[in-house]
Amino acid sequence: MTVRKNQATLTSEEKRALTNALLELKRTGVYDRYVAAHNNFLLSDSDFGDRVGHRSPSFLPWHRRFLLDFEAALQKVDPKVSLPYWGWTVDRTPASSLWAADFLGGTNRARDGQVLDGPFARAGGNWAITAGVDGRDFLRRTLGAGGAQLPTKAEVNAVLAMTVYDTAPWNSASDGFRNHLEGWRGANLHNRVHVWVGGHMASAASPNDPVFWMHHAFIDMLWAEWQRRNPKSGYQPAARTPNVVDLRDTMRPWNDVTPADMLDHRTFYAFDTETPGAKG
Ligand code: CU1
Ligand code: CU1
Repeated sequence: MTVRKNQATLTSEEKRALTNALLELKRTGVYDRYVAAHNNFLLSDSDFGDRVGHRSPSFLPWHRRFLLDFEAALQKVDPKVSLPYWGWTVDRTPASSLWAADFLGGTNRARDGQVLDGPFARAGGNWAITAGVDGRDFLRRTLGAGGAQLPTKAEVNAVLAMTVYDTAPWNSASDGFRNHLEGWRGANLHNRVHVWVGGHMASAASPNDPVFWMHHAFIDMLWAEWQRRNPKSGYQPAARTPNVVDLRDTMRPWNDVTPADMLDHRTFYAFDTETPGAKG
């Protein structure tokens, strides 16, 4: 069984294994297929039209399955690797070990946000950006630019306390847990983290930055924590609803996956510990 660990607890050897597997998927072209797929879904999801990956109830099951597929691709390269989660309620500054040169690298250039150190720096020649971009081929970030702050434990706990999964109109205007976690309402959790990292993470092609997977592994963990706290509150909508994926609807691009299939993460993996920031 796959165990997903807190990125802050990975050993040097585990960090190296993960970054090597990421580089190998990039080299073979597999990685950029995930970037392109995410880009296409994000650009086509809209508040009043068909929406699957974002601005909709299936935001959480869609990304859970997207991460599972990607994790399986990593494990084909190295069976010991799993997707770590980034507990940004705790590891909340650009000085965090997450951004050190032995892991994801940081942001070193004010002028254009180019990442200059670590395995994904342009100088290494192993991480050319090709999908969903503007001609600049290097990974970009603007960590915490303009004094932006990552969401706090208190903000996370307030969202985990919401008892309804989602509500009509099932988009970025909805009340409920999903939309507050996604970030279109309230304190803004998920979206704000994309913006805090900046550069590619603030674009539709956000998986160009490998931190995408660790951010979403944490969002996924928060969904599991919410389910644990609200065992009687299920995925909604349960009945057919125009433009959105109900509980037993098929989720594109897969032809055999429904939200119902994704509800219990324990079918697929375990977490190494309790949710960072879910207490206190
Ligand atoms: Cu996404
Ligand atoms: Cu995201």
